[in-house]
Amino acid sequence: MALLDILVAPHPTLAKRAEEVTEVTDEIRQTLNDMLETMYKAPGIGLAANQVGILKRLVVIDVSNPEEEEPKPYKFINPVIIESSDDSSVYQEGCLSVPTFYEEVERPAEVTVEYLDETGTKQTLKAEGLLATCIQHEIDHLEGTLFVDHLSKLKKGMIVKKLTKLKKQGAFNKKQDTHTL
Ligand code: GNR
Ligand code: NI
Repeated sequence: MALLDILVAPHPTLAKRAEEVTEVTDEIRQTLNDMLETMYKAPGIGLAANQVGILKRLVVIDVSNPEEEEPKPYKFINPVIIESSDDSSVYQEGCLSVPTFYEEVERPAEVTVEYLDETGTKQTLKAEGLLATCIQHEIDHLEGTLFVDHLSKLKKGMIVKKLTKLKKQGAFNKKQDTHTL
């Protein structure tokens, strides 16, 4: 297991389309486990491979409440939304690659997703609520899309400008809070 570095926008890898996984190997399973560890540590409820600099169609999600339930990790390989509900829901979204910014995004309330599990078996999952929102947020990442791309040009521009400034100041460098002797 290993912790991976999470990229912060604007970054070219976050804007690229991730490639389909052609074979579910031990390396893929290892990457999924590292992504889960990285997601729990952050902490976040989802993570797409683009966010850790890997352009493969891999997503991990766990929307369970750590204070009230057992962990419920999902691992998705090559996820595809095959059905979306007509009714939508609005969630205040955040993103580990857009730290400190939260905005409302409207998306279909229910989605059905097809994917390969870590054994390479095809699975179908129908999701609603936060899980449905998170699945769509993560599949967006695989297409190079961030939640800020769903906002007005003005709002997105403002957030990207502030992120650029914060990055320049080293605000998200993990070494920042490590004191050297
Ligand atoms: O941790 C996360 N929380 C979240 C909240 C609302 C909608 C989507 C998310 S996903 C986000 C983690 C992340 O950046 N995944 O890509
Ligand atoms: Ni995200």
